[in-house]
Amino acid sequence: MEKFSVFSSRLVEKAEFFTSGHRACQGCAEALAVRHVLKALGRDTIVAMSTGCMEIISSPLPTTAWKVPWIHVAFENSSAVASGCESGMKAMMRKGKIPKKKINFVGMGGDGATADIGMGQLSGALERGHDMIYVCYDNEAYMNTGIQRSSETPWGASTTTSPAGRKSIGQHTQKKDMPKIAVAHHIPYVATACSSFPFDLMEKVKKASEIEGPAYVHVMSVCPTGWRIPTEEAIKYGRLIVDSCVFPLFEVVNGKYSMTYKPEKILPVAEYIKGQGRFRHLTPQMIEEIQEHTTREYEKILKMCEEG
Ligand SMILES: Cc1ncc(C[n+]2csc(CCOP(=O)(O)OP(=O)(O)O)c2C)c(N)n1
Ligand code: SF4
Repeated sequence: MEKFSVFSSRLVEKAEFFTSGHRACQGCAEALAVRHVLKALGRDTIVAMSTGCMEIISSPLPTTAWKVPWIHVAFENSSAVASGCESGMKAMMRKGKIPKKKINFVGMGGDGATADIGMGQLSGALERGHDMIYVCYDNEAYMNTGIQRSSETPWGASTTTSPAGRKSIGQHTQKKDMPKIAVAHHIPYVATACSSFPFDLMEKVKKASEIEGPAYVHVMSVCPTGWRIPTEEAIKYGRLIVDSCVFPLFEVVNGKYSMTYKPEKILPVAEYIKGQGRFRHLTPQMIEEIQEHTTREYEKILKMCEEG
């Protein structure tokens, strides 16, 4: 750990572009992810952000936690606005109206904004080939409006709109595979990341900014409030979701898959599930089903990495 602090002070941007004093819940790993993403991108960044937790907690007038130009947009169109900024500013640079400069154009949204309501706009922006980055902060529900299920909510999770009870297991569909949907657009860069693995996350975001063309980064962002875990355990659960292979860390460069982190010892999914209030009702049989699904999906990704 001591070694790490020496390393991090040398390698990690010291400046903060998402500052303290915002109103996130204690232990929110989504806010931590935003902070890391901006450290990787630096000052010359313009962010368009959808309505959701990160927007609400960071911009209550007259204050702001953002130290980069930041545009709050409607729930569905951060990708459209970021791509518009890219086209507009590049045209002005071409015409000599503003100095030429490398700027990161970034669209950000939660899983609801990305996988559900902003899906069409995101697909359009990726397909048009803008030089922009889209970051999805996936906390596996619409947290800001009261823990409602999204298409990223995992099978078996109890939310306010997929409540577990005598007649329901909770969410009854599998999590939508957004990274693979992004890959299907044949864009140059797609990655998964998690704020419990900050160096991996920052490296990926940096790569996304250096590669020309659209990039998509899907960040697992543990939400203690919605997952019903103690506030001090967000980082632990981020590690558990990765080490149990429920959320593997990989990247896809020009269509080639590679694993960026392989757990030394793969943990049973039960380790990750136990302790989370949203999974409290699951029976051993249901947890076994989740284990089988996880193993199957992880093996598919490993195979794609082997095939390159
Ligand atoms: C078109 C539209 N529908 C619904 C809302 C209400 N709304 C605001 S934030 C939010 C939830 C956001 O969820 P998500 O994108 O997953 O981000 P999170 O809050 O979980 O970070 C909803 C439903 C809205 N602002 N606009
Ligand atoms: S509800 Fe969850 S994602 Fe939203 S601010 Fe609180 S901990 Fe963060």
